[in-house]
Amino acid sequence: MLYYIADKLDRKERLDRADALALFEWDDIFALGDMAEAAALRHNGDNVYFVRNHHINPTNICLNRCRFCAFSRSEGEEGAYELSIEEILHKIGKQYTELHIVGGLHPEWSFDYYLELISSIKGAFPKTHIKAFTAVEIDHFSNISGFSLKETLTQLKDHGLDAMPGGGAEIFSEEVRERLCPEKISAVRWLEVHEAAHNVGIKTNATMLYGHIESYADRVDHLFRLRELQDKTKGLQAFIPLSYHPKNTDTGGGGPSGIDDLRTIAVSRLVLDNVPHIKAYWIMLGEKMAQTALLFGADDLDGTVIEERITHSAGAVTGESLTVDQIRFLIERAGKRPVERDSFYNEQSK
Ligand code: V47
Ligand code: SF4
Repeated sequence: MLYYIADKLDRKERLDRADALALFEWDDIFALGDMAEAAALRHNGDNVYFVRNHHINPTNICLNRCRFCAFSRSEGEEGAYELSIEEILHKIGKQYTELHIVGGLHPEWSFDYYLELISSIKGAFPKTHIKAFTAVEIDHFSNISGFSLKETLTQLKDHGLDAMPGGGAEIFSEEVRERLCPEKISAVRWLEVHEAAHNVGIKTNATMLYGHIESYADRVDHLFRLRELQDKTKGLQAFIPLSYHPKNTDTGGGGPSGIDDLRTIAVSRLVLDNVPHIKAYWIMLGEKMAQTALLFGADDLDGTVIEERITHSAGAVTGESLTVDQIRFLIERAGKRPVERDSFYNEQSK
């Protein structure tokens, strides 16, 4: 038993890197889960959040072609697609509280396309929150427009961007990043983009892609770099560990086990003591593993999702959507209180 860590948590002391590594290496998954659930209770009580959301990926054409990504294509390659603003508007229904919009780095689209996309959606659906564009896309917009990060983000905000998702973080270790996604922005730049977003008043999420070629020490490093950012800005709303799916990827391998999924959720909850929410993304974990994660420190199941391409390209066997009743069922049967939220975790009336 790692009594000294339990004692530290009781004294409300922060965990250090050595503690986090010890937790990852600890084989008592139930004791770890108890500690993480106690931390989740301190943050959010029995509440488990979800949102009526729709995922939209405007294009899979991407300049980066990360080795773990089965979703992206090069221009002209079979399976490549691009959606017009009209096609995107046509997909959206009034019933969604949040739109989650991320895509590839298209070699020809201009920054104006993205500004027009956001303002057209906001014009048609003024009450729907738009959570869009990873740090990787924001960096790309800044490059193609010539605007600084601050100007790029401010323009997006002025056109209707409400929040940013946490994608593109992958794993911050420079060596692993070089092998997984050599074309992608560096960890330092990812953190810089999120800091700039927080400074202009845009809340963001953060992710960590795990279960490929990284070590536990790499995961610890990732979590601590996020904790440091959050100490500075307080702009992160949720952290989402992303369970690697190997099918159709160049990276290959087997992906993480269910126990590793639960352990990663639990250690994240304990280390990220300054991040309000830990999300169990059911699309990647599977519905039942995501439900189990609610007893290991997670307090958010993401949402209805509706249309998911990124994980399904890499072999996800989950459905592409859940109804609100199905989500409520999963939460209630875990003994928790379902809370429907908007992008800022405000409770929605039923
Ligand atoms: O950035 C790509 C990851 C991310 C694979 O912020 C893969 O609320 C697993 O960031 N196996 C996009 N993961 C998804 C994402 C996300 C999802 C849900 C909620 C939020 C949020 C963010 O998917 C990418 C990349 O890290 N990804 N390929 C793969 N083979
Ligand atoms: Fe492009 Fe994102 Fe896929 Fe990398 S993970 S290839 S940046 S779409």
